[in-house]
Amino acid sequence: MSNKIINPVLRGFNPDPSIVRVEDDYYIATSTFEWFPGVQIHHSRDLIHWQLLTHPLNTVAQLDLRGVGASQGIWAPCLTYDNSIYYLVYTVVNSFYVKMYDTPNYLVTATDIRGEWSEPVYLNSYGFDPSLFHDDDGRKYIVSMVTDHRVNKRYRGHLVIQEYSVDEQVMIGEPVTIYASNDTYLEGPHIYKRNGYYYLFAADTGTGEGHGQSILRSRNLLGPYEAYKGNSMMTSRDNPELLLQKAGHGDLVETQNGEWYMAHLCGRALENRTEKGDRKYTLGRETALQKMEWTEDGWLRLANGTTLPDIEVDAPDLPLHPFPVRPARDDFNGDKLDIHFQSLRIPLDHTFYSLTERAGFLRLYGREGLGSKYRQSLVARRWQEHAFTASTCLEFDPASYKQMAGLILLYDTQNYYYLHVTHHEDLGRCISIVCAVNNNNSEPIGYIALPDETEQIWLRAKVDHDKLQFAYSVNGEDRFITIGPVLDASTLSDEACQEGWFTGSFVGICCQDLTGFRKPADFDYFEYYNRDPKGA
Ligand code: 6LW
Repeated sequence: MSNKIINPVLRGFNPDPSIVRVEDDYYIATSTFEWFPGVQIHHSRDLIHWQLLTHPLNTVAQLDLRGVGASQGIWAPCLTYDNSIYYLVYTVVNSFYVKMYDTPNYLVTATDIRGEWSEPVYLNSYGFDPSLFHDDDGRKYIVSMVTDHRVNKRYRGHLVIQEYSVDEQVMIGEPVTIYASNDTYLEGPHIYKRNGYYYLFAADTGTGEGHGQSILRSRNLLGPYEAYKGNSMMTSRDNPELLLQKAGHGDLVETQNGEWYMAHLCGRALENRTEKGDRKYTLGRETALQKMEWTEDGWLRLANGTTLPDIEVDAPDLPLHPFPVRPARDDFNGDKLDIHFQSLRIPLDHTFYSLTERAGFLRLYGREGLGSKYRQSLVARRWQEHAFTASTCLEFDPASYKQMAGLILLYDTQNYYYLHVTHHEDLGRCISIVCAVNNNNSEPIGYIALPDETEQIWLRAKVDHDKLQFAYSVNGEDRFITIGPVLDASTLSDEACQEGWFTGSFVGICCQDLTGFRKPADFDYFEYYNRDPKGA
């Protein structure tokens, strides 16, 4: 019996996967949007076990997302390898203007996947989802998706290809349209060459519950491309009962032994698996793997013989390579932030945080407010399951209601639940909750005054599907008391958030000081663990 891959392999917000094999190592790159550092790369040697390895775009010179809106920033990276060099191409969406996205595309390279990666080379702004194809003769091409106009509230677009000169670091020749969408809208294109055919592999029908994956082929790189009669060759659109919804946006990899797999994005709905419609996805879009097979007449299909993505998939015949399990708790004893933490839009320097000024604590200096798209002092990680608990312990002594620090669950600058310590003119130092739902901020709720002698304050969030309950303690971590009502966690989802809808939810810690004095908060630990949904 073969070992099984359990999907999603990359749980929580990890969309638009691009997969590559380099000898015995496999890498998947996924989109990070407004989160910094840019692009996540996970590593595996058996396709079963995956570990977050690196974020290639980690300096301001490489990526400066100040001011970009929710779900803009990095879209759909494509990771490839040729002649001892890693190539990563991606879009940095930096504005959305009268129904048009501004989509400059860039390329960075590295000889070691852990970096250093080069400074970005500007490619073009034709569209998004650029992908790099290395032809057998050494020439390289970028294929991307260009939206034409908005017709009947539906995007249309075409796929274009253009040559890229590695020596000159510029696009050369003219862009050529290789696919024009009439009924089927294609994006996320990749090209592969096999047995004399060029295969165009692309996502169809948008990234929601109607999503699918299509394959086309041609004897010539520039087309015309013929569509497979079995398209969508994978989709969940007619099967609302499947756990893996939104399946599409695939990329292919061949193992050392000639087996084929597709990495693709998917989503797990909160509830109500038998009907589509108003289902919500708080975890965003995730990454799954399917085993593939080539038909005798040279088309590609799922190895399960259907068009439906599986949760359990036969693993390739490779030695198992598990990674050490990460501890749920980060005690902030190191001198670097854990790789799972991300910040918003820019890297955090010593004016935002310190792990050394007070040993064993993460000191966050209060910076801009939660609505800011510039310099927030916030570190957060992805939700990975529908039931989890997150907690922290902090010391913070605010003198103004403009100074806050605490535990936050957030989707973007307009949608969050924030349990925090602040100052109240009647109560003095206190705890309260602020809720923002599409920028409608509630009045703070659940005010609790803190005893004067309190130093450490424990804060906790428990999420169970659409339910969120905060708790706090001033007497140790076994003495939590709930605070505030049960809140609606489903507002932090791709479907409910109105400014952005591509990311997924995060949980983390942050500190604001709107007086400008950068009042610090000291966090002793941050803990996140996934629970059995029925468990406590
Ligand atoms: C991705 C594109 C898409 O680049 O969503 O709806 C974008 N289509 O393929 C972000 O994931």
